[in-house]
Amino acid sequence: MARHEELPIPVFSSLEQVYGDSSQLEEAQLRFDRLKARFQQVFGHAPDLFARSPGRVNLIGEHIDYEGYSVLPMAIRQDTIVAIRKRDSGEGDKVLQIANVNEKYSTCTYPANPEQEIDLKNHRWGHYFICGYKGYHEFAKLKGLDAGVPAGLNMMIDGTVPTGSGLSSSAAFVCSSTIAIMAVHETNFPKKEIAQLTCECERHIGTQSGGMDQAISVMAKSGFAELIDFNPIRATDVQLPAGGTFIIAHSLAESQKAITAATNYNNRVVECRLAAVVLGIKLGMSPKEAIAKVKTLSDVEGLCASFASGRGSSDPLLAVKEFLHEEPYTAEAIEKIIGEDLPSVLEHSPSSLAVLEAANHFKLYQRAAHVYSEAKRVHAFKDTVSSDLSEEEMLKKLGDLMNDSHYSCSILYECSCPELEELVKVCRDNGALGARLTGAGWGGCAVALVKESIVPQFILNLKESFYQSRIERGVIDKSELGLYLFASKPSSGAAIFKF
Ligand code: A2G
Repeated sequence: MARHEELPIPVFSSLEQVYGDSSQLEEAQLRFDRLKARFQQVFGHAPDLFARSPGRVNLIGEHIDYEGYSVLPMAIRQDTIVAIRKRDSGEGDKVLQIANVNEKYSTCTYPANPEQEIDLKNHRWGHYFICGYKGYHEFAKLKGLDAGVPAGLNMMIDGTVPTGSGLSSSAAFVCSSTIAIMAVHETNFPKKEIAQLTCECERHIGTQSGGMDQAISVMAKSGFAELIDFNPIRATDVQLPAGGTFIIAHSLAESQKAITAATNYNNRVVECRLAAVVLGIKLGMSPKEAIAKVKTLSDVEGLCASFASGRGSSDPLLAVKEFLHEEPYTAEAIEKIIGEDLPSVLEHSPSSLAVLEAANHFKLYQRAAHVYSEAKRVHAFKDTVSSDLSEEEMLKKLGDLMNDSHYSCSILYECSCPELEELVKVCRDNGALGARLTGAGWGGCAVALVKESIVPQFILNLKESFYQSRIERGVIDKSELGLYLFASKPSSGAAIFKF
């Protein structure tokens, strides 16, 4: 049987094929009916087809996908559905019209031109669709497919992944858009190729992101978390222990990755790159070779491990401790080691130059220590789940790994924030076996592992101790609480619907 990353996106002709349980089916039916009606009302035609792609919660493996390391997320029920239709040639100019069922998002119109540059200075929600549009056309060209003259398209979007939550609303939008565009052009590709293409095209927004969010959104399987490997992309099913439930809780601080990229997300990508190059040089590479060959910390892990083996270990952290110092590095200090100016090491990429401009120091030791230790925790998590430990012991071990991950994210990677710290503490004080920030951080959600038997009480306690005061202060409305605090089971991945 083909591994699931080799299969194309499934095409369904009825919602029952995807939404098994009756309450989910009813909710899905309502959403699809509303989306179709709104499409008809705005564009005067029915859509040709629909594509959906889910958000995700990352259980462990934070900020290591772009360093080439495996991560362990699961898809959540919340998703983006795109209804799409090719405009007829008689319908005027070749345009892309992107509307949303939520009136908060006004309709965006773009030219039907895959070469267009995305205007990063004026962020608009429709830009994510354009990522998919450009990505599909670049990919079709590479594959030698004749996409013909780019068609004009009408789209209506319905998204339920809260934005800025660290639950990957952006990847759900980019993946569902790309798949809808692909399907409306009557093509389909293996999921691993779509995961790669969507990861690359989302970078048009300006973040140097890894591929976790798109990979899980495209390749998820109902009932399983997935161990996602990169280079090449692979997904391995991970069955989670039945006695534990993952609760997702929003810190109510919005994480705005695209807007603060230079000072947080891309900054960490650059720091990791510099840490890797410095380690490569300290471990015997010539500066020229290191600059040319070393892009990520995983590229120098072998060298670090050989250094460690001389000391009876295989832990790359030993090399980090030996060759990097805890005190932050200045740009000049790094340039002295590398023998080149930093802009040329970073290939003068505009997003990296923005990082260099905004940063006055670089924490190479801390970032490398986080990445190598977090990569190990992902495998420990996967091994624990498939071990023969009793359920009690297994849940405890998984919780400990999640707590260690949070500590590392917070202290070494500095991607937490006061609201997340408070929330993680509240989760632990109320009986969570483990709790950690999830996604890019700097706001957004925490994920907590809780024994199935205490879930209702845990949710009540969180309402009391974290959300009640915020409801009273008007930060959220009481009626919205279910959007910010919920239990989540592993949901299914991307799909195409043709009714
Ligand atoms: O932060 C974001 O979710 C990134 N995704 C993802 O690749 C990963 O690096 C994560 C932190 O673990 C995007 O930027 C789309």
